Amino acid sequence: MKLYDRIPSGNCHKVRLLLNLLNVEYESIIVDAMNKQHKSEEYLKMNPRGQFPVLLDGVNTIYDSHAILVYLAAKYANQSWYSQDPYEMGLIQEWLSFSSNEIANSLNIARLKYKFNADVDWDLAQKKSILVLKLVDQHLKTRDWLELDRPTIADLACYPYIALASEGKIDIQPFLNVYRWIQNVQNLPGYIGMDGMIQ
Ligand SMILES: N[C@@H](CCC(=O)N[C@@H](CS)C(=O)NCC(=O)O)C(=O)O
Repeated sequence: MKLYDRIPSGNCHKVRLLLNLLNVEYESIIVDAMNKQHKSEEYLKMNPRGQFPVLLDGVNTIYDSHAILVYLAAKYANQSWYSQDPYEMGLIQEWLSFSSNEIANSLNIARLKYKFNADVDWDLAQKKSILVLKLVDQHLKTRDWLELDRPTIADLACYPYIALASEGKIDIQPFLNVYRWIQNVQNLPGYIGMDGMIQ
């Protein structure tokens, strides 16, 4: 199995994290983003969106971190990180979508400014980040995990950009339930982190 990967990418981290938690062996292929490898003709055949991560597993090519989480959990985790129950699948999907939209458009954007010097509206991203953190904190008030009373791909999808918040100068310390949840994720056997994550 091959993962087209970039070390500072939170989206790639979601996939690396699940692969490690599942103890599935893979080869990390670092995309040469400086030289726009992800926009090359060859790369676009794998992922026409020109983004990473991309996973190659035998004859299967799959892109988008959330799609990859679903694939890996269904194929290699005996559903323990996902579900086959329609309602439970829907509950998990709520968070995969939240990660793709609300988190990607808030904490991720704030980080882009300070980590990658991107020309973005940090003030707006900060306001959106606080709303996201309030929502997650409120949800976790009575829970250890986002759904199903156990760790699932919902947690892994939302985790990296929340744990990387300080790189975007977003303070998560006031969100005590979020902080507790981060520690729960970090205590999972097989957990791997990345530079910049809150400890
Ligand atoms: N929804 C996609 C987003 C992927 C994405 O935006 N990846 C970023 C790196 S974190 C990327 O490829 N950026 C380069 C580009 O879009 O040109 C996912 O979850 O994988």
